[in-house]
Amino acid sequence: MTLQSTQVCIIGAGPAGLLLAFILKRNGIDCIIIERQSREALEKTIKAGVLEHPTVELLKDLGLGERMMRDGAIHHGFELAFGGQRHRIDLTQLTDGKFIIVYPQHEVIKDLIAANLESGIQILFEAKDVTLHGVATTNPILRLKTGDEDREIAADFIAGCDGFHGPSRQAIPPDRRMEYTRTYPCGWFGILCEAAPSSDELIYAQSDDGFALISTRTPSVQRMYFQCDPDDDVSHWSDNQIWDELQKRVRNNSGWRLKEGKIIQKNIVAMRNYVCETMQYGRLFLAGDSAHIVPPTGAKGLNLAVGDAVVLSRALIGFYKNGDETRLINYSETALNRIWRGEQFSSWMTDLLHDFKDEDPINRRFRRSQLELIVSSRAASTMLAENYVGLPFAAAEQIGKELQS
Ligand code: RFL
Ligand code: PHB
Repeated sequence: MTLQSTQVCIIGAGPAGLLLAFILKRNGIDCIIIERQSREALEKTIKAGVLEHPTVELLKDLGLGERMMRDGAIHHGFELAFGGQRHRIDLTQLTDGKFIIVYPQHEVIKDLIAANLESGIQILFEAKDVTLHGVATTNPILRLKTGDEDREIAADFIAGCDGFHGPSRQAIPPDRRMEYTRTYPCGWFGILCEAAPSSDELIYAQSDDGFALISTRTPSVQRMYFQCDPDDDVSHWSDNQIWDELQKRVRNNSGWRLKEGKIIQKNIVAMRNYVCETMQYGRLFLAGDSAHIVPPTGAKGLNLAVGDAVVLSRALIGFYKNGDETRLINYSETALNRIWRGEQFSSWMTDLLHDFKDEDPINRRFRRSQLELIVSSRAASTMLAENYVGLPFAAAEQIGKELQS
């Protein structure tokens, strides 16, 4: 048995856990990260693509933005396609100069793992049988295995950054958790393909055949999605059928077509809203997908995880630097403010763009009317743009600077 102790033990090396560790260490707080997967697996799992403006600013302020600014693509707008027409939403003009960056999540993960290891943080990859003990006391303990070795880590705090299926949330007694869920009767069929970009900007397409999203990864690899049955199986679809489905959904009056190419990856993503209130129990704090999930339409998941890591790191820094527990006590409430904004926006955008089986036909008319409003009213498109580029963390720049010190 190997016994260790640390100040903050972090479960999960996703965006939430890695960013939290980096900021804590920068502020002289000792931490260890426990991760179920190997470094190699983490660095190649395809997930999110869109970084909000406040996330971009924060990563730059923390000195983590070099590759993102070099290899990521700045997007000043996106397109809404419906009724055979494409309409540009000018994010930058509508938000006083803000933009988003398309930079794959696994590249963010590579940057964060490298920065954490360089700053001396221990990451225990391929950890098994992780269990939490004594989280309601001031001496919580984590038990786990790496290889054949049993380990025990004593900590002041445990940060549960272990995603939706991790063990942390379950360590909060059921009668202390209020859970909110909305499940959608559809999923997203996602592909990666070797092709040139079909468009300079992302296209969110609404059609009677269902939603499609045209995104990108690199100049030679594209990411696309189309709405599908959540119980469908990727093996049921030939490459030709996938291209036919995508072409049908983005078809417009000018005869424009997607550039096709070899499909190199396929997966189906579930669509749900989920929030666990509270995000704290004793010395256990949840951050990221372990406490909340959004449907991917608004591109908010990773960005909400980043927001939680910021709020939690500030609270822990306040505790260790000044013995001030106020921010720790308020953690759940502060984090949930931003989370509920992301949840509602993601749900609204999902309803706006998807066509649901068996829904009341009046919804289709409402949807079209709302889309027309968005592309014709500055107030309506500004609401969409402000939410999409990301509402600021409480004084984002100030927090970025504060957390650098
Ligand atoms: P993660 O990334 O799931 O990381 C959790 C980590 O915890 C580990 N873990 C454990 N470790 C030890 N012991 C255990 N028992 C453990 N159980 C789990 C896991 O191995 C993992 O490494 O959570 P985090 O850090 O909260 O980050 C959340 C984001 O990953 C997620 O919200 C986004 O990917 C969502 N998302 C998007 N978000 C955006 O902001 N913009 C987007 O454009 C966007 N697009 C997407 C998305 C998610 C998608 N999928 C695959 C669900 C597109 C897709 C298709
Ligand atoms: C992606 O590129 O994976 C992506 C982009 C925008 C979204 C969701 C996913 O809304």
